[in-house]
Amino acid sequence: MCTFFEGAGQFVSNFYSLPGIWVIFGALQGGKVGLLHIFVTFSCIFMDFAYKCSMRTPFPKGFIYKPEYFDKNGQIALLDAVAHAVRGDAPFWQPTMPRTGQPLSVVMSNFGPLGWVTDKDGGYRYETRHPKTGKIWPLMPQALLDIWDDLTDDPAPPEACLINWYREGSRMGMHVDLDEHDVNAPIVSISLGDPARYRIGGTARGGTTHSLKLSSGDVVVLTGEARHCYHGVDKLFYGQSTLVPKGGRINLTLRRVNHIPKT
Ligand SMILES: O=C(O)CCC(=O)C(=O)O
Repeated sequence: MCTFFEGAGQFVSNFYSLPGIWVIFGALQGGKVGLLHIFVTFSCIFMDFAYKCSMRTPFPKGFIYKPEYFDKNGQIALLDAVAHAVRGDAPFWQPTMPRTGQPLSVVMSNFGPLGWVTDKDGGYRYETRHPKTGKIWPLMPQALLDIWDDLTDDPAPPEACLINWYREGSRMGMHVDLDEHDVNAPIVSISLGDPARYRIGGTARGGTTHSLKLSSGDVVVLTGEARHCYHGVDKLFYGQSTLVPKGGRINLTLRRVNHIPKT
């Protein structure tokens, strides 16, 4: 439908809605406003309107959605890398909110030179070591470096990959990622396992939001204005996928933390 309106609408917008064309068209009918003339004119107006509607996206500028970016094998390979990391030096741990110490509903781990952590006393921050084992984070899998190169034009590689595991009932409140020194670098977010309802609003808290059901293998990139927009996950469709061995959804969020050093 959308493609039809895009094609036809573009044609209409480019040619038929030019006033001169339908004056000529009218003249060809002997200067009379014939039924055909009225029909063509209204069709043009409708097609032009439908075209403009089809071009409108409710998502902020810089929001990129890549459905099924990873095929089944790609998804399994990423989940294997996660399983390997969390069985070794970087087990999932239960992060807590700054000040209140309230546990987040997701459990977390990280890949890369830096890992995002949060706890009651230290708050939101990046650390080079796992808060429980004290070990450095596992290396970023090559597939994550590759997707960063493919989907962003950032010249430097991501420094952190947060691994969120959503279990039954887990969600993530609306927030903007602001703990990075470079808050303009893109964010790449990969969904694996159960689908989830992702929500994104504007740059201010509250106001209109739009949602999108993310399925396993889907990727979202936040660049430009979207990088500064509130977003979160308000529903997990628990049990709809068997891909994650212990159930639920794994989200991998790639970020740059530091500004690219000037050479
Ligand atoms: O799970 C998701 O899709 C979003 C994750 C997210 O927004 C975050 O980790 O900051």
